[in-house]
This record gives sequence, C-alpha cells and structure tokens, in this order.
Amino acid sequence: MKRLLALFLVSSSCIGQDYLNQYTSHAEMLKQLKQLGVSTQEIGTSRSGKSIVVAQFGDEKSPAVLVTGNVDGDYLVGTELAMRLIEDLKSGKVERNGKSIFIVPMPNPDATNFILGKNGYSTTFNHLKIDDDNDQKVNEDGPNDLNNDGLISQLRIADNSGLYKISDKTPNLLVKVDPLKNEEGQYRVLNEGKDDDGDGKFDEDGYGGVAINKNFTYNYDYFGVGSGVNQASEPETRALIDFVIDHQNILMTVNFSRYDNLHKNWSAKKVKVSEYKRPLEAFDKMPKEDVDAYKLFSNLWLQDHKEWKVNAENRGQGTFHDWAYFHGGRWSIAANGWNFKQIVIAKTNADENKIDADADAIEYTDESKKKSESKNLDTKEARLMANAQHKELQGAVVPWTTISHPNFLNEKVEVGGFRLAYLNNPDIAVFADTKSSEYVAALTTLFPKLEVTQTVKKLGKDLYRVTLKIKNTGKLPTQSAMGKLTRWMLPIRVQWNLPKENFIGGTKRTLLAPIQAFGDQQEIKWLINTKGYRNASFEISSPVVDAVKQIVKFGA
Ligand SMILES: [Ca+2]
Ligand SMILES: [Ca+2]
Ligand SMILES: [Ca+2]
Ligand SMILES: [Ca+2]
Repeated sequence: MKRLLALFLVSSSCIGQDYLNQYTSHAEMLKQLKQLGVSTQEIGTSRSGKSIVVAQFGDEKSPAVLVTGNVDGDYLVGTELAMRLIEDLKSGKVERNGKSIFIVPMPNPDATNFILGKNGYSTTFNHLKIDDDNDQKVNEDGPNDLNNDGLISQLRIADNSGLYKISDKTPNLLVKVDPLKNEEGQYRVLNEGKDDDGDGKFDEDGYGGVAINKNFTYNYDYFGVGSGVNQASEPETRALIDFVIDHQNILMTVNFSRYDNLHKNWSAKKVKVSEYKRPLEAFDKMPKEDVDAYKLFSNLWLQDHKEWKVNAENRGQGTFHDWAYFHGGRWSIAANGWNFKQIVIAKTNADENKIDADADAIEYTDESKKKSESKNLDTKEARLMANAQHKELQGAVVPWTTISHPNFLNEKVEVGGFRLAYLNNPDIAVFADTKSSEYVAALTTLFPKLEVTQTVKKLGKDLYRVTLKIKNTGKLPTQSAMGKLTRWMLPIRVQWNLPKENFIGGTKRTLLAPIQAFGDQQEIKWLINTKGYRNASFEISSPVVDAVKQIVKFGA
C-alpha cells in the first residue's frame, strides 16, 4: 500500500515531500498489519514502549522460517521487504509450501521512528538514555541542523590535507583521493553537527541508546559504542532471543539488513565437528559440514541478484544474524535489501548524469577486479546522486551552502551532500525488483523431509525384528552441525507407542544423529516382544521436520 502511494507520488510530483515519507513508520506498520488482517502477536516492547510484533503465517509448531527486517535500525529497506513479504503471502503471490513463516518487520522501532521523525537523523539506537562518553551528561551532543533545512546532512571543510575532493565527472559529488596516485585532497568531511558541550568531540552522545544489532550475545563488543551495558541488556534484543528459543521449530532466519552472507559466505573450519579438538573453544567459524547448506542459500539468491555488487560485511559484533547461527544453532541468512546496481539512470539525461568512466570514484571499487575494469566502475554515491536528481527526491541530496560554523570560525565550511539516511535507504522504487519474497518462498522448499520404509520379520513366537530405513529426501540436513554443537537444534526422535518393557533390542525412544540431505539414510533395528499386541505405531519427528507416523503390523 505504501509502495503504491510512493509510485504515485514519484510519477506525479514530490516537491515538498520528504522522500523518506515513502518508508513505513511504526504506527503505519501496525495499521497496515491490521488492514491486511494478518495474525500477529506482540513479542516485546522497545525502550520507548513501542510494540514489537511478529506476523504469523501457518501454525505455531510447524517447521518454520523467521524473517526480520531492519534489526539495524537505520536500514529501513529491511522493514519494507518484510512488509512486502507479508503482503505477498497474504495475497498468495508466494507460497510457503506447508511451512510456517514468522515475520518481525520492525524489531528496532525506536531507531526507525527517530529517522522518520523531524530531521531524518540516521541512528541505530533505541530510546535508552545513556551517557556514551562518560561525562555524566546524557544525550548532550547529537547532530545539529546547522543550515535550518530540516535535515541532517554533511559538512565539508576546505582543507588540502583532507581525504576528499570533488569528482571530475559529477561536480556535486565528493570522492576519496587516492594517496597512491599522490592526489591532493580538498575537503575534510564530517556529519552535520557541532561540539554542543565544548568537550572537543563532535556528536559523541546523541539520541539514545543501544544499537540493537550490536547487543546480541555472540561475539559481543564489550564497551563498544552503542553495544549496551551488557549482552542482551535491551528489551528489543531479548524479544528476538526469547522468540527463537521458544520456537524450536525455527529452522532458519532470514535477515534483511546491512550485512550479507550470501555474496560472500562465512568462512568455515577445515574440519568436521567430530574432529574438533576438546575442550571446545568459542566457535569463530562454521564447521565444515555446514558449508554446503550456505552455498545452497547463496546460489538460490544469486539466481536473481547476481549482478549486484555487494561490499557489505558478512558478520558483525553482537548481531542478530551471527547469534542466530553461532549461538542459536539455526541456519541464518543476512541479505541486503537493495544494491546500487538496481538504480537505473535515465538515458535521456545520459550526458548530465553520466557516471561511468569516473576514475576518481575509488571508494567502492572491487580490488579483485582487473585494473582496466576499475576505471569504468561506477559507485553507489554516484548513482544515488543521479537518482536523486532524476527523480527530484526531496531531502536525499542537499546542495552545498556556506555557513558560519562555531567550531571552525576561520575556515570555509559548507553544509550539504548526502542526507545520511539516503545512503542506506534510497527511493523505494529502486528495490522494486528485489526478489526477497520469492527467495523466502524458495527457502521453504529446502526443508529436510523424511521418507520411512519398514521391514517386519517374525523371529519366533511373539518375537519380531522391525527395521526402519529413514531417508532424508530434503535439501538440508535434519540438523545443522552448529545446532548439534550448541544443542539448539534438536535431533530427530523415533518414538514408539509400546511399553518400554516390550523392547528387547533397541529402546522405546531413540535419538538419531543428523541425516544429511539429498537422500542420505539411516537404518535402525528393534527387537520387540509383541505379546499382547497385534500392531504398534511409531512417530519420527523433530521440531524442524514434519513428523512421519506409521503403524507396524505383527502376525500374519
Ligand atoms: Ca555524555
Ligand atoms: Ca541541515
Ligand atoms: Ca560530551
Ligand atoms: Ca561534544
């Protein structure tokens, strides 16, 4: 709904309309979920009391995928893709193949609403009032709107020792100088602000708080900026952790975020779990067994997003997606919601907006590519700049204007450049063709699936041997190796309905080692005293695998 509105605005005129209004606020999210008639529950509230909701498709206990949008806070795109998935599931545009899908579209509502608030200052922090720089003052120095245009953008200060210069090809764009080419800088670049409390530091203690995507327990950044007083100190963090722990049926999480582990997978150990040296150290890499699954997740994504040029980190410190795998034991995917290669530059303005052949633009070049190619690389900033111009996006890129700055009285200071939120969150038409909903739907086809064949043999009076061949015909193993290690993904269990006394060989309840994907199987035998029973039944299941129930007939 929001998307339709945005398309309308862009196609007619958006003069005077902050382009960020295209993005969904907390109140709008709740309203849209209600209008769609989606089943939701509150799983927690943010520091400022805003509800964190999960939308649920399918039942509570079936094998499931958990999708989160924008745990980061400043990656508003994530929420849009999560809302798009909810619409697409509701309308039947995408299937879930009998699996359940849980979606938390806005896990960090305080940061989201702050960005969508009065000046669009981009933050990852929740509303907790905290003294970031230990000067016994709280939130005393955040960014300032120095040119009173209602936006927080950038400052550039004329300085030959600065790291930035004006692009030869795109005059409004600053690019980094190449020290190896002995290029001279023209500007220092800072965010728009001043030293409000005179402590010599700029914007060191602004709004909030704790960055939720730095507050999870795995690889936590102790005393880091925004990581919180301790792991999982925040209600938003605990809401997600509790939800995953309470739902053993979540096989995987998909996180639309600033991180990406699809274009570049996590690194893996060279050995299998069984070869790990004891005592086990903290798991900094994934075990060898799990590599193929992540390749599968990548390949599915790359089918539709191969041309993307992704420089995002594949892991962070204290992030949700790292936690979900390395502590939670679930498959965990981090995917960017958009890429600058999606920004199409109108051909009619080709000369004005020409952005290729910009040899200055080295900031985003891929060093692994050949040198000759790097000369033709365009950059995220250049395309964003061209897009803002072409679409006349209000509040995305700001013309440079000179101001008098209290901390740089004798220097030439200008305000302008990029509004910081724009660097992560473009005009939403840009990511209209991200196949995010289709991707999540495709993931639901990968789940492990059991096929069971039974052989019953009479060995004597009331004595039978039952052999079960349990095959996994799915594309993922029945347990991740990490899930087995952390014990947060449960093994397959075979459970009989006969009393335990009737088992002469084997047991009433049996836990199985992981069954690998694509047809791997295990064979298990029981010796059963059937006295008093003409048949029995068993159930084979785990929270992440659909149960198989069969009856075994004795006699005949
Ligand atoms: Ca302070
Ligand atoms: Ca401003
Ligand atoms: Ca201070
Ligand atoms: Ca200060």
